Amino acid sequence: PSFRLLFYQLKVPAAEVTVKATGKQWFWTYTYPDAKIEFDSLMKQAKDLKGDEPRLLAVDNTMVVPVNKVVRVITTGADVIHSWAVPSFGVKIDAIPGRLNETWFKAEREGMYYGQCSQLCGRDHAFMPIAVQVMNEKDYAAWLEAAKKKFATSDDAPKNAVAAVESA
Ligand SMILES: [Cu+2]
Repeated sequence: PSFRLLFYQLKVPAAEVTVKATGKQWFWTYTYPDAKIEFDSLMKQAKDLKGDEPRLLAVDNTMVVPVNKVVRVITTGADVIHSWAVPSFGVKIDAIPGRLNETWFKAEREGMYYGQCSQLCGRDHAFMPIAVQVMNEKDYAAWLEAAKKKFATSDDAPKNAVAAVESA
């Protein structure tokens, strides 16, 4: 049955949430194209850890997804090759500059899930963890609303800038 599973792993089902993970030296940037938000996710230093946050894995801004939804992850690299991997979801996909790779997962339980960059990428390779928080639908909706204010991308900025120049 493992051959069948390997086949289905590469068959991306209809996505309910899409997140783009861009690997950079040495952190991840997450983009939610549908919600027009984007933010950086940097490892927390040991002195900043709170409660039971794990060393080398906790980050300042976690990637957040809803439980029981198909999440499509598109990944690319901004500088060198990185790899986005979360063992609990069974996903590992290279983040290659100039290329968009995709994978998917569906988390069946709420909670925090951690992963690490899995392609040697320079000095701080060991210090660019992946943290995914799986929330129930209600909490996810609330997070999304707050994130839209906090992490709004300025998609319209170039257009507005052009309009401003033209009307001047
Ligand atoms: Cu890396």
